[in-house]
Amino acid sequence: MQDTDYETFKNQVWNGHFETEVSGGPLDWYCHPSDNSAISRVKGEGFESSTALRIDFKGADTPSFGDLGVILLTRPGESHSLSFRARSQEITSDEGVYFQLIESSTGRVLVESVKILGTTPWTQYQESFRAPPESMLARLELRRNPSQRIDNRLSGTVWIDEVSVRAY
Ligand SMILES: [Ca+2]
Repeated sequence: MQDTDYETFKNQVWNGHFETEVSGGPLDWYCHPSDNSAISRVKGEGFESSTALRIDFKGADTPSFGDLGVILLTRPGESHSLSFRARSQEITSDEGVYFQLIESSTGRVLVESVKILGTTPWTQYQESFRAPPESMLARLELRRNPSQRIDNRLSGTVWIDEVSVRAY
């Protein structure tokens, strides 16, 4: 297996383009199975017809989604960008899908992306953050919170590709 961007420190996220099979290794993406969603690696459905991850939400009442993520190392004290591409189809309710980067030792949130709702074409999302000086280990999770609305069933599909965290 090879990931040139990762090996040359252009991307702290292993397999962020999903062009390699997800292996379940310690630095690869983890996908916890759940009744509320299905996660699959889909060829041809990624950005520019590459491979992406697709998450199908099955319309459960009030699930909290945190089933998908990756462990990565940041550079202590340095400025970083988190970026990714996503498209979505009929993401329901007022609670969208977003990435959250969490410091592993304390659980502190380092950065969050905007929430993706409704139906959107391929869009690049980007946020900046400064890595804490005292720790390097962080967890990037795709998340969706339970909705407080009466009409709160969470359904829809989101495609994720070209996930990147890099120091600049
Ligand atoms: Ca891709």
